[in-house]
Amino acid sequence: MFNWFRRKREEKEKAEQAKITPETESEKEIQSEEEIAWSKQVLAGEGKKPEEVDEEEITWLAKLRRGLDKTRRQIVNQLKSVIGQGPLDQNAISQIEEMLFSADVGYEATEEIIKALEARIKEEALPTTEVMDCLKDILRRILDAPIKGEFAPQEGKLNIWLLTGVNGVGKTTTIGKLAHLAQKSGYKCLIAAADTFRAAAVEQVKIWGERSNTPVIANPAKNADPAAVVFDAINAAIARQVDILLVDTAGRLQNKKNLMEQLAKIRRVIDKKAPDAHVESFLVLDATLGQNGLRQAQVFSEVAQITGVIITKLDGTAKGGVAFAVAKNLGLPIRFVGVGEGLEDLRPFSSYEFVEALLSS
Ligand SMILES: Nc1nc2c(ncn2[C@@H]2O[C@H](COP(=O)(O)OP(=O)(O)OP(=O)(O)O)[C@@H](O)[C@H]2O)c(=O)[nH]1
Ligand SMILES: [Mg+2]
Repeated sequence: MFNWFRRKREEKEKAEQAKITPETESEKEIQSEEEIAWSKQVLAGEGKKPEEVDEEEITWLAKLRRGLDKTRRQIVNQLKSVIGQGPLDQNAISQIEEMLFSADVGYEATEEIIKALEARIKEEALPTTEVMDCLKDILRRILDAPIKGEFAPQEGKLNIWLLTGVNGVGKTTTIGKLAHLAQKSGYKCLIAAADTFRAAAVEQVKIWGERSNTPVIANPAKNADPAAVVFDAINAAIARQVDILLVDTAGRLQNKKNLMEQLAKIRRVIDKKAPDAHVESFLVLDATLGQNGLRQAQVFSEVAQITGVIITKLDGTAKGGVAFAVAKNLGLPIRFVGVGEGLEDLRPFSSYEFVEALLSS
């Protein structure tokens, strides 16, 4: 799962050690014995040999599990009490249905989960010990359905990653985290400061550029044309032989129509100026908004040719179930998840890790 961000790791490791920022240092958290044991178990479940597992992965899994704490408490405690009542019957299934709703799983995904559970129960009387495994299977299937093959930056060409989404969802923060993750894997990155609507936005993305040691292309003029910034950034990316160009966009303009037009214009510049580039258009979704965020997302997906979703702020919300609604309702693959405000708090998405973290006891 983590293979792409491991690329060229050894060559880069020493350089990275030297570059480590104070923020990264201070973000290091202490894991409990129990968290370490659980993380190792999940990694083994993914087919990792003990010698392949490193501290970073253990730290991440512990963070993911902590991040999903509130959602898990909502789901697991209730689930345990339902399962503890004996073999699953219709009443128990109704209770599971309610519990999924309250975790913002959404109507369609909930219906699919319940139907699959009912089908299994019809096939065979499910012992209580197997209910959890069966549920995990069903949940993973929903998350995996839109994922076609492995996700990684394409080699030997310019990758352009456009981050879109309503204001405040975490686009700029995610750009910083993505740049950090990609640079660590040996990919050369560049950031385009294409949110020119707010004066502070350019400054903010520059700070993330510094934190992640990534150059930022910006236009100092007030209200500069974001498409022109992207144009300049593509030129720079080609000249500097960059692997990934990360484009920060505005979340709010005078009105929605302007915002959509601006995104469409940026997209046209990319398609014209870099026709051979591999473009990923990510929709950034704030998990704390749950189902509301999803409705906002639909507007973006119409103009920005969205290819994947990044879910942020999974830490501190009980609405983590929205991941299932994303996969089911939007039919889009989740590519990254964010569980905090630090540089290291973002990772490529793994349905296996997500479901394990969500349903662990
Ligand atoms: N807890 C938590 N906070 C996050 C996460 N990602 C982003 N944030 C916070 O969310 C707030 C908004 O983040 P930004 O990156 O500025 O959001 P944006 O989408 O760029 O916002 P606009 O530029 O206004 O459209 C900041 O305070 C971030 O620190 C996350 O994964 N977890
Ligand atoms: Mg921003």
